[in-house]
Amino acid sequence: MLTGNQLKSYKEQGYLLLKNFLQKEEVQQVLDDAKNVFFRQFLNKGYLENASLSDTSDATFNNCLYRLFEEDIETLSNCGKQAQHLISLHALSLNEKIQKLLGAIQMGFPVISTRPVMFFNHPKLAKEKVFYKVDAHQDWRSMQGSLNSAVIWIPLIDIDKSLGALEILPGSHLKGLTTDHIEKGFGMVSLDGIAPEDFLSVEVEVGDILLFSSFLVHQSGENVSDSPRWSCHFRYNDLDESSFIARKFAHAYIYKPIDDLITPDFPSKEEIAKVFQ
Ligand SMILES: O=C(O)CCC(=O)C(=O)O
Repeated sequence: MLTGNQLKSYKEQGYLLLKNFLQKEEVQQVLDDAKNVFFRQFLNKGYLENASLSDTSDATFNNCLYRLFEEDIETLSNCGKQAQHLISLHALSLNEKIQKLLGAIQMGFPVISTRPVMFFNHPKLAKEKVFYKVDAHQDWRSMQGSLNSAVIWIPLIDIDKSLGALEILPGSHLKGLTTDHIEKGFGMVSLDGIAPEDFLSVEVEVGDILLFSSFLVHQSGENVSDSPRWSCHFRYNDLDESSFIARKFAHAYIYKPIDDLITPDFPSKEEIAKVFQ
């Protein structure tokens, strides 16, 4: 799965860019499914008529997305939430090659750390900067899992610098945990002593994956294009890692319904009967 040199490089640099690692079709399916979540609401709201996603240009789709953000952020946000629950997204996080790769970086008993995450970043889709551009941080702070925990960052479209390619600080994992505060769940790292040119902008194409240690310092690039930057991110822990066992498998995330988001007085008995007719 990995050559000796690749493993050595992963340990020294804290990351590996693996070109053409995944079948493009499998990645494309995740993007299509995600777009189809929004697309149903574009039709529902009359932004588009009798259209199918495959007949809709990227420019039209993006315009509808930006319009939805301006006109109905609740629907946009709920579509974003549903996109986190796509079967194709979760299936990709369990891809056999990915599982083998985790073994190849010497994880003895890999588990999913946090649920798969999908991003569709663009300044026109965010009320706060952190929702489209995350400054330098380390994922371990919020994961607080095994010390060999890893992140796999997957582009759902070809992503160059203009789309805000992820920027990483090679070798920074070996400096350990350097986060100084937490912002919206991200363990932020001060840029004191780090020059902007120390960051490496990782341009990627569909099928590529970027594997990195959860201690590697990274940040979003600036998306100056007209398109959202679609990507998904998977995080894995190793239940065999001794400090994790000693720390009782500490986990900082909770997952539960929020009372205020529960729709009251729905559905009626008649509405249910219709479904089961
Ligand atoms: O994709 C990005 O721009 C940043 C995402 C990220 O760093 C994360 O989810 O930890």
